[in-house]
Amino acid sequence: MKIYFSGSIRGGREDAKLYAQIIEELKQYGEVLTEHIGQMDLQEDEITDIQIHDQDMAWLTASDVIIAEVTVPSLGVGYEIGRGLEMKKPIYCFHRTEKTSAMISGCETINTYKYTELEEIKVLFEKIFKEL
Ligand code: 6IA
Repeated sequence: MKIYFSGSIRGGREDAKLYAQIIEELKQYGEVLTEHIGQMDLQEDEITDIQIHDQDMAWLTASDVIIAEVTVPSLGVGYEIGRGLEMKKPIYCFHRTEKTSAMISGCETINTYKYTELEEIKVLFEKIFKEL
């Protein structure tokens, strides 16, 4: 199972530690293609935006499922969700805010979950990956 985890980078890194915890949890269900999203010391200088985009699109294409933490609004995360939808990938979005974008929660083919604690995500992952 190849898992594409999507989380904010230039949109804001305040949830980076949480992304790392989610990625650790996801690893028991398969290969997380985007482990760098949880890195606390991201060095963006060595790679161009074109390389970032093309590598991520290749990983998105190769993935079996997309898991996105959408609490911190991010253009890149929204873009990946949209491209993943086009590719007919199963998509699961998680947010801690009361509401997320209507373009995510209002899309019937995206599974959206509101949660408070990481523990809730763990339980949801068990259910989701059993059904995939
Ligand atoms: O608009 P944002 O930057 O917040 O978009 C975040 C999303 O775009 C993430 O889910 C990533 O998949 C993708 N993304 C944005 N920047 C990068 C990136 N930067 N590397 C990989 N994916 C990215 C370079 C960091 C690297 C040198 C470790």
